[in-house]
Amino acid sequence: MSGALTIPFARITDPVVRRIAERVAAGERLTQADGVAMFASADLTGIGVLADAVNRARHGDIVTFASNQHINPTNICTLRTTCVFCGYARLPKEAGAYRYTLEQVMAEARTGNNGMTREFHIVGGLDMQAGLEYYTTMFRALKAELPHVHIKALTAVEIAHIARIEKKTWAEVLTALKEAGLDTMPGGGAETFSAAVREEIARKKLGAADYVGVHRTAHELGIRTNCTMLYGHVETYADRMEHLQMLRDLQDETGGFLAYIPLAYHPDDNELGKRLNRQGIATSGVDDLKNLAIGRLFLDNIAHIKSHWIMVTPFLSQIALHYGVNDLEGTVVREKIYHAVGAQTTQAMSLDDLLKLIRGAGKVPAERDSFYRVLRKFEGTEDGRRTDASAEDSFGHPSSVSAA
Ligand code: V47
Ligand code: SF4
Repeated sequence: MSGALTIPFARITDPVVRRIAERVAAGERLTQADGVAMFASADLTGIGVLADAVNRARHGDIVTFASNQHINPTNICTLRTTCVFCGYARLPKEAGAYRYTLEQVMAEARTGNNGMTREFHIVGGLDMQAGLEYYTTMFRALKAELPHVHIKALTAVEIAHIARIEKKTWAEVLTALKEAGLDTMPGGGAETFSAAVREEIARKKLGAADYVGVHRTAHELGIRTNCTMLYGHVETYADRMEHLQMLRDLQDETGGFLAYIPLAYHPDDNELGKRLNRQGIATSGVDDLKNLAIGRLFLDNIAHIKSHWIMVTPFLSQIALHYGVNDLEGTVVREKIYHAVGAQTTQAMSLDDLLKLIRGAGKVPAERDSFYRVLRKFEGTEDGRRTDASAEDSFGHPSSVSAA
């Protein structure tokens, strides 16, 4: 879907944002300096209406979600002591460390979402005992028993880790995983690309160029991926924009990114939160909305901007539907990573609650598949109750990468 771009200029009060809006109206691309200026601007409404106009021109009133289930097979991680923002990882002998057996993964997969799950989102730690065979066996077993379920698994950091312990190239690892059933990859592990920030919050973690390199390799192999940015810790506005620039550049090259998901840093139960002396809330509602809106405006070549309600609360995600967001992280079952760092939100949301949230924002909910094709629209507006699901419809997105 794509329609006319109608920008309500009268609602933009900051002259700096208005000049940016004029350039958007003229079809010009935004610069990193534009992004920094918007982060610094007090005109949240102006930035919001601009992002909303761009989003509406692309997606109309449709807000998508997927029925997905998170499976985190191991929390054992070699970066446990240097990734200081993470509260999920454990050393092999530390209390709480776990690595699922294949049976445990299958048992968790079977219980998920009353058989409604369409996507498994599988990520974990950098575990020396979880190599290529661990994952290929897992993906084959999942596909054998639940062939209709899409496997979105393993961040770029995990792919590089497996390649290192197996002494293989990224392409060899990705090819083997694809053959075993890997469909797409999530965007985790990006954090903030700046080398100085990485040194402070994620020392020894895969660097920016390699994160981009793994995604490029995946795209070249026909594996589409998502991308993320962790914000709200020690990074500057300039760091954020440099990060978004690298994502936009790769997307110009490959067209392989499906969605961008800004991730709000949670400070509880992790070393960084203690160091920064922050507990409870790290980011503000304004900053969360700006990250989503600026993502929509700057990443003009990434079709989908997703708000992760587990991180920023369902209420803020609902408001974000007017700030450039067209997709909500779905009916997630048993999310562990953010709940290890203090996320207070529920671990799963029912379909009815999700529909209520989207309709409450005046939008039309639609369930999608993992390639963002609409499977069913939920028409009707009556106080959040489910009406019927309409016939198939699809809004794809142009790309040079074929669906895996
Ligand atoms: O890379 C870890 C983040 C990410 C914290 O691709 C934290 O569809 C906040 O990337 N506070 C993994 N964030 C999750 C992720 C993701 C989530 C949902 C959808 C998709 C997708 C990807 O979680 C990690 C890291 O950036 N994380 N610790 C923390 N304390
Ligand atoms: Fe390990 Fe990922 Fe946590 Fe870093 S964020 S410690 S790589 S599980």
